[in-house]
Amino acid sequence: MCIFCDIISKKIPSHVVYENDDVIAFRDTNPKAPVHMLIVPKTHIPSVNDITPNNALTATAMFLAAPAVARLAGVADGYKLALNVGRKGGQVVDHLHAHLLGWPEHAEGMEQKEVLSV
Ligand code: DGP
Repeated sequence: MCIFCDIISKKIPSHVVYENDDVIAFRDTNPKAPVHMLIVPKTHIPSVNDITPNNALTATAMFLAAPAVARLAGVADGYKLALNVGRKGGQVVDHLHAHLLGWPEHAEGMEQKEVLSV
């Protein structure tokens, strides 16, 4: 049972901002920045530690999608990508994903310097 697989299959609703054949991007429910999206490969890979030559293209799809997600979120001029790996690395959901964090001009709320971990 994987919560992100359920979001991918639309069993669990989410605020989807971008989707293609390989990845889906949706708003994080616990945002650490004014813009906080999760970019998630549609194939279940538990973490960065499980990327192999056989699934590397699926993992790369996260990075290929990042500029489009950032553009749609209004932060194309600069954003942070973060990947937590393992419990000690802050990973809670065991389905590979990248956090895309952005601070659009005039956005109120969390400052970039306050984000020590996501
Ligand atoms: P990580 O700690 O790197 O595994 O990040 C998991 C993120 O997933 C965390 O910031 C909160 C988010 N999250 C957990 N459950 C849900 C959910 O059901 N919907 C959405 N949109 N985000 C979720």
